[in-house]
Amino acid sequence: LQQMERTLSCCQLKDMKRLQHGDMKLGPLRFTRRHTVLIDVDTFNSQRKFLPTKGRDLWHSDFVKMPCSQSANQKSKWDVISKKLKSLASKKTVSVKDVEEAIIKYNPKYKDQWSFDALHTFNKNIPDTENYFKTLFPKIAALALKLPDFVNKAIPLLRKGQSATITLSQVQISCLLANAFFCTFPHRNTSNPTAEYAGYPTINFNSLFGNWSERKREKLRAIMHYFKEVTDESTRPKGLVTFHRECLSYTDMPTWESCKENLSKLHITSEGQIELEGKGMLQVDFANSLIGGGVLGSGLLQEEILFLINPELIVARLFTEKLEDNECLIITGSQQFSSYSGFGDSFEWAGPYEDQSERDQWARRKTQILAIDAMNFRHCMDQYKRRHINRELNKAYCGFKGYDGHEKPDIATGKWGCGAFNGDPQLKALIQLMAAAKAKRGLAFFTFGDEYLKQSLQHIYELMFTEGITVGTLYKLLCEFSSAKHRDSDVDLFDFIKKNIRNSKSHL
Ligand code: AR6
Repeated sequence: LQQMERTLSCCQLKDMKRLQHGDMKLGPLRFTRRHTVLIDVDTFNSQRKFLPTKGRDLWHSDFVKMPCSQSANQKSKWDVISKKLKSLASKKTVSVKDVEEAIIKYNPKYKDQWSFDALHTFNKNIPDTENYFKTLFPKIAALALKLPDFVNKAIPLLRKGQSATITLSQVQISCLLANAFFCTFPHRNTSNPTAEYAGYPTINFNSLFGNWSERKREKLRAIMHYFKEVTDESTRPKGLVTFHRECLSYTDMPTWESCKENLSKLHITSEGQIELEGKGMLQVDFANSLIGGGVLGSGLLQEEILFLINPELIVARLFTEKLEDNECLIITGSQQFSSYSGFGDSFEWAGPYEDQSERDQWARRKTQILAIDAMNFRHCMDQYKRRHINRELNKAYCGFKGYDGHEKPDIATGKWGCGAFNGDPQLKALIQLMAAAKAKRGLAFFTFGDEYLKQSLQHIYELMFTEGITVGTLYKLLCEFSSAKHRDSDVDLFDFIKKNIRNSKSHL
């Protein structure tokens, strides 16, 4: 009987709900006050073509300042940039030296600060068969030059405190990223805390080109592969991607202690990865509040790897202001271009990946990535404070609850916040279970090889499931645990729950 209960409460991967968009109509693609679409919606809806929408460039603090802006100051800069890029694009082969020289030409201030040694070493290091870079650089330059034709409507910034959405084509993204590659975005290079874009991640790729390391080599392989695909007519992606910033208002934050929901279904596994086995589910990105974290530097953890194999995600750095405690970013439709193995220092680019995900009615791949940044606990005990538990619950819930009546597949997650950010995997697992239950979605939990967590989580889940525990009761247990932990830092969360679950139900 016990064995039966075991299989009854935890479910299998095949039972998890994935994006369908079959039974749920998205309706025609529409431009609204809160949803900016950078392609022409009429030709898209009638002929499924991806023509850039007509529009005006705006040199304004609510919009991305574009390198090709016609504003007084920038116009002459774009003349210099486009002249340089044209000269690169007209050649058959371009050396790293030429690339460096071009970038410095229109970024003269950084001549002594930016280094290109990683790009140089990379070019020398990669076996000849792969040495397609010399011919690829001119193509990236040609793509970057198309910016004024491909994106002529101003791109709004996804600013803090506001829910808003941007949909653009994969070609537009590739063109923006080609500009990032050539470091053309204005006002984005200073790290001065009072600078205009201080609250935004970096976007120009200069940081990727310096400080050679083996990590850089593998990162550059992934990035160059992306550009190879998007500059080749036969492999150029034809679809759309949506970036949505969700801001959970204070009135929508659950009163956790009075939530009546029971736990939702759970699949736990120590094998597999969120990005593969979780395809079609809401895949959690263990994010930094500055989206993409160290992807353009030397970071190579879950988020950076995700951004390297799905480079279209990197464009979020262009317009997404630092996430606040009650905010997240949801990306629908990005495409995976590369395979990989390893993690951190052992990360290796493992070749092209052919993304077979179907597309929805808006020509977006049926993939959804949720960026939520956990708190970085320098002092481990801090995470047991009630206000920090609340913060993590609301952060996860903000992402899990979905938005605007969109489809709600189940969630693929794992040890969110438990690596670089030092979280307790037991606590984080329960927090995510509670947020998923409140959002009425199932959870697939990938422990990434952690057998102990898999078994202990399965055990505690079954216990809570059998007891019919609600989110509110579990929340109160966590609060009691928080006090117990501060009295005795050795108390283990799952042991505490085992001991107190019966009492909690009758007394709380
Ligand atoms: N699938 C499932 N689990 C994974 C995967 C995967 N693909 N990759 C790693 N894990 P971490 P954090 C497990 O440290 O603590 C980045 O720089 C693995 O056990 O990436 O939230 C961001 O930009 C790992 O130890 O997430 C942030 O700055 C654990 O998940 C910061 O790291 C946590 O992964 C976020 O750190």
